[in-house]
Amino acid sequence: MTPHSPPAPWDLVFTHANLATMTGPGYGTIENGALAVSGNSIAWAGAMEDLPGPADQLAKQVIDCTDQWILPGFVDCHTHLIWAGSRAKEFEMRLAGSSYEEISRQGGGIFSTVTSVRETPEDQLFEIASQRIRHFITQGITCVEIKSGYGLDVENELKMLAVAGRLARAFPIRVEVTFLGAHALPPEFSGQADAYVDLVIEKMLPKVKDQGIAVAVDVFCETIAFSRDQTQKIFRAATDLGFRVKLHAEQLSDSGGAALAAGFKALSCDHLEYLSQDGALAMAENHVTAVLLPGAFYMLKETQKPPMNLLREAGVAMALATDLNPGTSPVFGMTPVLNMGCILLGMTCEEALAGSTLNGAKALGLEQTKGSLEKGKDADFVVWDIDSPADLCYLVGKTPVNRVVIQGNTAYKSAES
Ligand code: DI6
Ligand code: FE
Repeated sequence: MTPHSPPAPWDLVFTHANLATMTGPGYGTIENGALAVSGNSIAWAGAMEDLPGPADQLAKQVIDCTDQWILPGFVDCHTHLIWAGSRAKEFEMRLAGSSYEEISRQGGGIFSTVTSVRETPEDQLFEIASQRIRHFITQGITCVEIKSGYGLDVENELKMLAVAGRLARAFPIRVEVTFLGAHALPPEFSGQADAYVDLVIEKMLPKVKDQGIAVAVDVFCETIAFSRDQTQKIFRAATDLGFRVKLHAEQLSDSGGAALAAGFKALSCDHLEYLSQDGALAMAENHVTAVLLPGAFYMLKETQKPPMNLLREAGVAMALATDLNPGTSPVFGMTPVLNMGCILLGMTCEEALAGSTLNGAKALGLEQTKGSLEKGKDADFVVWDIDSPADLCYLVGKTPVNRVVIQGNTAYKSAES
């Protein structure tokens, strides 16, 4: 480059857009803004009037976004997206009065999905999950966490994690993989929960580590799943191997799981309907994100809400996620979750949108690279045909995506755009 040549142009600039940068306060709004991309990253974000020159001289491509909003892509930090089979029958049983716990105790629930997953070959599982991933991208989700937990033996847990890895390689969406071997006690270990915990620790965890196929370890700590002591044992082994941990905590009862997880510097505690004050304080002290899952709350017709004011007062970051799974949250997108977060849990639209972007990233330890529109962060964002960010919480059954950009490339464009 000679001293007189202009600075290297950006690849792409989106102009005349309203930006909800999510850098706070509020939405971090920049009206009539511009957002530039170089390579995989955001190169510039600010007001049109502050652009350092004419847009068409700054970037190879200019995309006009008049009357549109750009927000960071949704980060869905809690899903069980890989499964086979249907649980619609159980839905009908619950409508007729059976509870989730009763169905689980009778061998249904998670176990019925375990049977289906064990019977389904890896390639077929990959095809089924691929459809869900494609749909997620159309819904503005640019980063997704996926858990194992429907295999519950060495071979099938590894199969699920292999599918998650294949999804990560096959699609532009960022996939964060979590090992949830301790999701439920498999039927062949009935009455021998400690022996199953030993299998998770001695056989599964070392293989998951060796194969490098998950970054975090999760446990379902609950009366119908694993105790606090068993959770502690698994967390010790997992953290010794260098995994981050997270927990399904206090979903159906207060097991004291959140405080335990906080002691292990967990990335997040998830569900939290029955969270105690001590649990909330321990989470705050250890900077553990609260992942709220209103889809499961809604589908199970729960009445006990997570203690929202306690979380707010303690200063715990709140994330929102779909918990996509066939049993308790067959919810295939983030916008219904935003609405449920507001209506059922009493979140503000600002809280809900922060929860599904920056705080979702925080729950995955990715807040340095994802979740807000800031120079240097990954160019993962969505152009929306909306009048204000609140539309994403307010409109039900409509996901007005115009374009989804992941790592600087358009991953999806709506037919109308
Ligand atoms: N809590 C949930 O809500 C899901 N897993 C969990 O630990 C339910 C999973 C299922 O019912 O298949
Ligand atoms: Fe879950």
